[in-house]
Amino acid sequence: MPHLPLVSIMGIVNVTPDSFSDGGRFLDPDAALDQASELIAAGASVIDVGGESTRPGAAPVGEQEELDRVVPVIEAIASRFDVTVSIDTRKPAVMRAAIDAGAHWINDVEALRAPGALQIAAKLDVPVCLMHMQGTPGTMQQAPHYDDVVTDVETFLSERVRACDDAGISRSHIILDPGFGFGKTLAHNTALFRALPRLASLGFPLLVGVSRKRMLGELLDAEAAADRVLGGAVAAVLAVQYGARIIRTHDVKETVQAMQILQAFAPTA
Ligand code: 9MG
Repeated sequence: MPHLPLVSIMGIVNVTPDSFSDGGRFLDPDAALDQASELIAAGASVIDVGGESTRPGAAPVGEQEELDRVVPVIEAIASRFDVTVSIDTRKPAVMRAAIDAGAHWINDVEALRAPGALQIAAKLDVPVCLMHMQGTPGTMQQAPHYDDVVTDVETFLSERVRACDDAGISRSHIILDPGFGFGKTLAHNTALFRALPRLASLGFPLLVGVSRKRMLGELLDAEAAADRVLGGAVAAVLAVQYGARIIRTHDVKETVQAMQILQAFAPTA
């Protein structure tokens, strides 16, 4: 597996029937495990397991259904591979069950705003990614609006860090994420991307996820997910140059190769 000293690559395993680029493919736990195995072999050091789609327009999933989807997959990955497993969920009960099943991180697109989420995260005492989202997945792309998207997202993330402080979550556990595509137009996403250095200066590891997203499709006039892979790898390189430390992607092999080239040619002094 390639060694990438500066960057962690987070590979995506969606155990859902409707995620936007791989929906339904990994609902079977064995298929999800095979997918994780492939991502790890390609160089992922983190595997993000999600049982509720957060693509634009997605309907929420019940707690039991989400548990039934993710727990067996997390148990299987954590028991077979020496890899960090992240649980992509908004629900406190799923956070707890996932960590009990062997997951190591929480990835919450709602930044621990669900009732009880802050308290559970504090109790579990694990790293947590706080992501910005305007609205909910069901409606977030209908009419996103900001006074100033960069300041609004920065303020939101800073407020969530303070909420974590108040709940007793260690700052050393916090990862921040501007949430590309979550209640944002292409202009919002572009402004935020250019502002990654400013967001990195908040002093927390930054996670960036643009893999296969609509913003790439719009920029490249590419409808098919497969036609967004190269754009995603280029964006990942830029994100790292702008201060990102974790890249969340479906396309681990291509992203790792892009990072290898970046690191080979980066200034040494
Ligand atoms: C679950 N999920 C989908 N897109 C994401 C992104 O950009 N960041 C994080 N943290 N999670 C995401």
